[in-house]
Amino acid sequence: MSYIKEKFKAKADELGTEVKDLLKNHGTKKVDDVTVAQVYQGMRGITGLVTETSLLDANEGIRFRGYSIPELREHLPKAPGGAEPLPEGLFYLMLIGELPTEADVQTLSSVLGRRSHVPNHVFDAIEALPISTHPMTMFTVAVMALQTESVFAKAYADGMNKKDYWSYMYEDTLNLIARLPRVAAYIYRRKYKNGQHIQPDGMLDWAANFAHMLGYSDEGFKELMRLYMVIHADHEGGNVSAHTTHLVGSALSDAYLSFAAGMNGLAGPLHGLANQEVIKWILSMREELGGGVPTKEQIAAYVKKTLSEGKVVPGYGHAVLRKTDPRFTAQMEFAKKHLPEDELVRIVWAVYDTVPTILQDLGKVKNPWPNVDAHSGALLLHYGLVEYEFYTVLFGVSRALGVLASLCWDRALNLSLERPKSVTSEWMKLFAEGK
Ligand code: NMX
Ligand code: MLT
Repeated sequence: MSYIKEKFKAKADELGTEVKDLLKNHGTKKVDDVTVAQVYQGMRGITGLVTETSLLDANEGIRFRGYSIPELREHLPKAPGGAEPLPEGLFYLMLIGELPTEADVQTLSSVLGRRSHVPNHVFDAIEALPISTHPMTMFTVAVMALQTESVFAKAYADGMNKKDYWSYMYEDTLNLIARLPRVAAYIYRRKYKNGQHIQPDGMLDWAANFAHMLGYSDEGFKELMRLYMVIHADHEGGNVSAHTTHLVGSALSDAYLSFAAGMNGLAGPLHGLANQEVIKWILSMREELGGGVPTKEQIAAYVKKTLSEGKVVPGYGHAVLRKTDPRFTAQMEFAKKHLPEDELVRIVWAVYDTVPTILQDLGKVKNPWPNVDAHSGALLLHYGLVEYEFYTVLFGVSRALGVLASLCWDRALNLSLERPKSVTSEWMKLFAEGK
């Protein structure tokens, strides 16, 4: 067994014992009360899940095992000559609960490199889809095709003992994370670059190799990919992609089945697809207004038009956050350092100066501030990745790090099948009337 796997097992055994004690001594303690409104309105604010990898504070934003994004950018190991954290390090942190050393990250990078082979039938499955297929559909089809490689599913079919679930889930997790950049890059090159594929470079770290296979050799783009893969990786357990992965996994579906399910949620416009919607919205605004950085008045008029058409302003608002998303701020800092004069970036910043007050004035939007998706497209476009329908796939590759680390914990802690109770509106009416 590798030392990282052994370390995970030791950590999981330790927490497993603590959770058993917690359940024995405090199992009947109430965590929350639930209102009728919460049941109808997306279960907002109900504490009903346990996720070890990260925790969201409504005002501060996400912390991964206690570390904020600025702290991660400071403390996680970097590539030689680089300034952004390596996503392998974040995966280690989420899985083990401790900051990795440079050596841990190097080990993980080479383990992922060794496991990255993608069987041909996965490429055949992608090729079987019309070229016009949305990249997120190609992505989930490819992940489903990869499911033939699940060691968890095979071990289960062979009668695996429940004590070993964690071990096979760990193997599936590493294999899947290792393969995703190759799969995603294949989709990109097939759809947008006439099928001229680029072979992996085993000397590069996970994110830089992904950038390389997409066809971007610029050091700035590699740095952006490292940052992008870190900040999109996890957002505690209740978001649609994490929750879906966890839910499907609770039926003992393997990592491929569970992750593909989560990705179908990420593909929705109120979740991960918002990153493509933001750039589409900004580009249409620029075109409609005749180019250049629009004035505050012009942006305000465009926002009001969007709202009057019964649409949301993409990239703004959040189900939990109540302040500017620190993932937006991290990207803003990256842009200030690397591309401060970029026109689209300046439009993103002008939108940031204008939109919050308008949304606030509506009186119903709980969070008028930008989320992670408000900034990412402008950065990607700057480096030449103009095909915005692909952006959610990038989000998905990153999200794998968090939701799959969580899935390892789910199986290690032997979490139960998720099956909350539902009621009908008839039941709710009677309940409300006290009957
Ligand atoms: N533009 C216009 N209206 C909005 C926005 C927005 N950006 N955000 C919220 N509202 C509306 C919302 O539609 C609802 O209206 P109604 O009562 O008429 O149905 C009202 O404000 C209250 O919604 P909230 O309670 O503030 O938000 P909720 O928790 O329901 O939804 C989002 C959160 C993220 C779905 C919502 O803010 C939104 O649709 N934002 C735009 C899409 C987006 O950027 N999604 C990406 C989220 C991050 N991610 O990557 O997943
Ligand atoms: C996420 O990263 O998953 C989004 O911000 C959505 C969420 O947290 O609900």
